[in-house]
Amino acid sequence: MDGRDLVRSMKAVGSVGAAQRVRTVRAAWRRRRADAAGLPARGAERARVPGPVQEVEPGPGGGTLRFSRSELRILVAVNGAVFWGWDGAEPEPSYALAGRCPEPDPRAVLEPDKDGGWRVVAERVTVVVSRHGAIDVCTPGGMTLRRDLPPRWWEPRDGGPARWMQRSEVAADARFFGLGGRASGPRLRGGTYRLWNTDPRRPFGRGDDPLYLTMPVQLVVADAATHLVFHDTSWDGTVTLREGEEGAGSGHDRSGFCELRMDGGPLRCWVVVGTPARVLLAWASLTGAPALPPAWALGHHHARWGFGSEQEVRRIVAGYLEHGLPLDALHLDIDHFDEHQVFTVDQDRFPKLPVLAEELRRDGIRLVSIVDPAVRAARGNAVYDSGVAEDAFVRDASGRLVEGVVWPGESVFPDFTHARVRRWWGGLYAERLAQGFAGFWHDMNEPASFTAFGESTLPRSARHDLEGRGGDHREAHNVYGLCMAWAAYEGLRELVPEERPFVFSRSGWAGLQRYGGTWSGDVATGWPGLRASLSLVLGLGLCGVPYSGPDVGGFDGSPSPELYLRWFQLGAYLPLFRTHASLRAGRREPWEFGPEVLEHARAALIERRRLLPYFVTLAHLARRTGAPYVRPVWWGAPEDRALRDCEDAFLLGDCLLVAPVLDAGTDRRAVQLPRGLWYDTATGRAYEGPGQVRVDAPLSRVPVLARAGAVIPVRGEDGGLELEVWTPARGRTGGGLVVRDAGDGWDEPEIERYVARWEGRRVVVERESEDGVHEPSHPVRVRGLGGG
Ligand code: NBV
Repeated sequence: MDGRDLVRSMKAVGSVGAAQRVRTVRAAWRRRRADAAGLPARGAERARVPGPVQEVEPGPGGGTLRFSRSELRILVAVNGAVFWGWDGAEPEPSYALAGRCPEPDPRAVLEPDKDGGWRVVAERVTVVVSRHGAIDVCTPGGMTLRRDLPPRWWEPRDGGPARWMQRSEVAADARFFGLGGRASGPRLRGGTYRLWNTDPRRPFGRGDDPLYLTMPVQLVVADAATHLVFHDTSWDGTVTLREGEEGAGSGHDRSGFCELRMDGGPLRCWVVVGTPARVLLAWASLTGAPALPPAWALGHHHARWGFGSEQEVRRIVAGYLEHGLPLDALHLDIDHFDEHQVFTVDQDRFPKLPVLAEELRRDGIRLVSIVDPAVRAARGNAVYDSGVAEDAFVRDASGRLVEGVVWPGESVFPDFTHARVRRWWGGLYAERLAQGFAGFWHDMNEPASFTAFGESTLPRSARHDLEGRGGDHREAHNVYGLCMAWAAYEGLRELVPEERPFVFSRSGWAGLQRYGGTWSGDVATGWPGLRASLSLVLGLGLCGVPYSGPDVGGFDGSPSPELYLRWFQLGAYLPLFRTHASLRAGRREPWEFGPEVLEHARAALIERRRLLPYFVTLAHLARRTGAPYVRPVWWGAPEDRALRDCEDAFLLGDCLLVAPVLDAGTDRRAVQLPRGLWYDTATGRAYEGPGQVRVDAPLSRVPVLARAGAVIPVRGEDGGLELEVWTPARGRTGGGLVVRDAGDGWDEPEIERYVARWEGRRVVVERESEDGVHEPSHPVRVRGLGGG
């Protein structure tokens, strides 16, 4: 951006500045008044527990148990997932499931257990219900994985939603992960985590909680098994976790503990037990397969708030070309809108956007547009006018439009929980497509609405359709971003049926993966922010959202060249690889940090491009199996406790282990290896796991280790596909999967399966298919032979 552009952009925000401050004060009062009038004050409450069981009624997959003050529905589904719901809660309706409730397992039957309790025995899990309503989820071998104690409700005497509380115990050795995108993870230490999607309104660091994308999904990893637990309610709440302690063989273990407190909503839960891979597979079958990004979205993206003008965009693109840096997508932020209004273009700064888009496309660069949900409340604004005609915007309890304040000033908010509104909104992407945009970046959809005091979101009393059931923002808030992504995804499917939609969204909830991915949001520039970036991606992957990545370099300020480079090197191995920063931040182009950083960033970009076929394969596998591309190192060996506690490295698919540099001044680091033989891909040196090794981590690269036997699809120098094969350990075999696609579209490519084995002193690679074993049709390059 040149000086003039910067001044213009600052003015755009600044001029909104003074007036905007006044608006946010008004908006805060409005919000407070709306809630005072629209939400009943919480009066006296009555506490309730289920009481003793009185009768049972067997039903499909389990049955119903009637307690003196509540009833419990238990269902084991065909995929082995266990559902329980109190007080008449059924699996549906649910925004997470979106109509996918699996069939009950006909072999799972309710039968009497000891001490007046009942149990359901299924193939992969046994559920035991005590006579007072404690629910134990056990392995088929009888080990208890979690015990949910009888819940407690507080019911307002004059009606309204009951608050509830559920305490659970897990094994003393268990570790907690998940709860959506958390800056402090991936291992969630003892503490209280809030379930309320929140724009922290400043760049966040390790301690900030909650963030933009929360979800009541926990992955609990213990010696006995891994399980996922999902409390299917979108209301505000908290999860308090405490890791257990083992009494060093004294028999005095202290269990791990979890307490969920919710302000309302059904008390219902899904539990899935198994290996991490099985659990994520079942989770994807419950909540939907991750959308497949187009291949270009697996390349490198460059974004910035404040590109300011077409000239500036051209300058950045030229910089990439000149410096020999691959670039696949360029993102335009709110400053390309006309006065920050969504679905418009500032014609002075971007007079010929479709032409620019077309030219960039010829160079293989796609344009991605930010999309904010808030619509300026002004007649003459076409989106506002058509939304009003459509009755699309959220209203308050007395029927007035809810007005908030966002970038375009006084704004209204589409009610994405209404199918008709989603259709209308989805249709608006036609304007973006006509401008030449190929992908969409949803922002501010927690939803954020600026207020001088109180919460920066819509009033809790604001009304929502909630698929015709009707309700208020207390229930709709956490699914707002999810439903916005749904609207965009469906709209794009209709508008461009032959292409895979590319949508990523700052906020969301369980099930977001069906429509797209997410990103870190405004992660603070600094080494802690770099660490938080990895936590977020790992945690979200374990909640079923495999496509995400941070703002490389951090959102604010100016990273040191070293920090920028280390962030860049981490980003190169994450699904969304995007440099981005705020209007007020320093530069983020790789050539702005000196020749050394430029050279190493180029190497990272080139390596990313080389690995693109592997990323495409991982995207397909994520869609088919729910397994995230980026996995904690314990993924294949959750029983290895040292791995369970390792938070500074990750597996990229089955084949690679990436050990990013997360601290300043590092040129060597410790890496915790899973079992087996691993090669340092830079030196070829072999290391035997399990255990900790120290490897070189010079500024030029971060350590990446390949699993012995791995077959990795990479892009050869001629652009064709090659198989990179890492020599199996002596006497062992290896293998790998390859999924090739045309880069976009809906064809179902087959999964190619390769095996690598020793034949005398040679390593041979063969393709296995139904009709036998064949020579691979791609060139093969064997590496690591002789361990060097
Ligand atoms: O649209 C401006 C920014 C955007 O660059 C960023 O990525 C989002 O997370 N947006 C937030 C709104 C303003 C943040 C201060």
